[in-house]
Amino acid sequence: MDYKIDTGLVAEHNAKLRSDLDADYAALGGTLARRGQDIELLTALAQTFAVALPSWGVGTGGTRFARFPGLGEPRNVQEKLDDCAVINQLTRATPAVSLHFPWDKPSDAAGLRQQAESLGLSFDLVNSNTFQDQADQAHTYKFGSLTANSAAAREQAIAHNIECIQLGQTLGSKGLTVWVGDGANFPGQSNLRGALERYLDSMKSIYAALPADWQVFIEHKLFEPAFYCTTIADWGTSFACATELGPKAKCLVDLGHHAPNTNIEMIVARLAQFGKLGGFHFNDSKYGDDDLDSGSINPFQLFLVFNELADAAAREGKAFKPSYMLDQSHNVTDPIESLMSSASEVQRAFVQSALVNRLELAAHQESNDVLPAAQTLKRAFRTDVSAILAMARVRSGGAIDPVACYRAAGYRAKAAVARPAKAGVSGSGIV
Ligand code: RM4
Ligand code: MN
Ligand code: MN
Repeated sequence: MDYKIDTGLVAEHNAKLRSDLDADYAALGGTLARRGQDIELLTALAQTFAVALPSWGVGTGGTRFARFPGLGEPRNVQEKLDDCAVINQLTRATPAVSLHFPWDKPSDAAGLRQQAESLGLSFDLVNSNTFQDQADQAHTYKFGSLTANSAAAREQAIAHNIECIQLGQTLGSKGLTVWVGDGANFPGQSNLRGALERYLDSMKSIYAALPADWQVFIEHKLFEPAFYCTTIADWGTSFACATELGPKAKCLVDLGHHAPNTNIEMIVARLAQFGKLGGFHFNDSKYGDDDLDSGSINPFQLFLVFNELADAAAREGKAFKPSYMLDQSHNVTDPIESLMSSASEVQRAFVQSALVNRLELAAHQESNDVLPAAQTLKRAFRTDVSAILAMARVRSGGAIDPVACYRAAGYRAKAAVARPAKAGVSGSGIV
């Protein structure tokens, strides 16, 4: 395995923190045992957790006002994979990468797959991009892509999605996520129903190109870049389209793509109930599509989402397997550090949701005993499972404290030397 951080250094880091971790782990084990929960089972469960990394997340993001580049940013898809490998080496929770085309379009897809394998990585869902024009394209997406009035623009957007599927097949991906920025800025600019009809026609052509073992995920987003109306604005539209397309089409929930205060966990419950929950883009937000770090603003919401996932898993067993991905923009932090800590925040919510005593909760609900029902959730949420997460990392070969270990390794400083700044890093700007 081609490890990017010296394994001796990781071992040294872990050795320094090990006795504190053992003490914390024993104390938490005692607390959980009194509640009838086995910490060993929870740690083993934590070790099964995986969330995919967005290739575009390892570069510094930006807003529509500015982008302030960081040092040693990856300049191409190979360097993005190197950074993803660091994140996975230390967290052991991010073994797959989600690529975005054409930003990450490889000249040698088979070679890229080999590089990923040598780094212990695989490829998760691939993403298409018809929300901006590329230098070499014939038809503009200024007035839409899959919904454009122009048949030529629609065909170009369909062809791009089919190319993404083909590239993804060589890379070993099993699905395509489609997010379009299509919509309108003025009432009257487009026919609301006509735009969705064109979207569905376009998506049917993409759906027809899916290999037998592939899925396509529809990602909704409330607003932006279109500010009056967005064609796929909400989970209802997404659900209707996924249903119309067929069993290989599902809905993807990006946490930031909803109005503030939307009850996202209920959307998750609905989609799971009707077999259309494809996956997630995890991030956090205060106002809109802020793309802040997962769990940094509203960790309780993240927990409640995982509580619904635990409920669905309890009902449906192994068949229930939505895809987990991070989708964040890191403007003021080192992207590697943000992604490491975000992966662990999502993993934390996953483990906390396993602390919920579902039988007890159901009994409280059955008897309309409201306060204990709420307390059952709150108790799980308030439990600090950090020692479980750290122990899961160590047992899987990672670092007890990934960010501290990464800093000690000086990876960023070395990257700054090896990767002198280059203008126009792909994937920059708003994500
Ligand atoms: C969008 C959306 C998509 C992502 C792009 C970069 O806001 O979240 O998932 O592909 O950003
Ligand atoms: Mn997203
Ligand atoms: Mn977004």
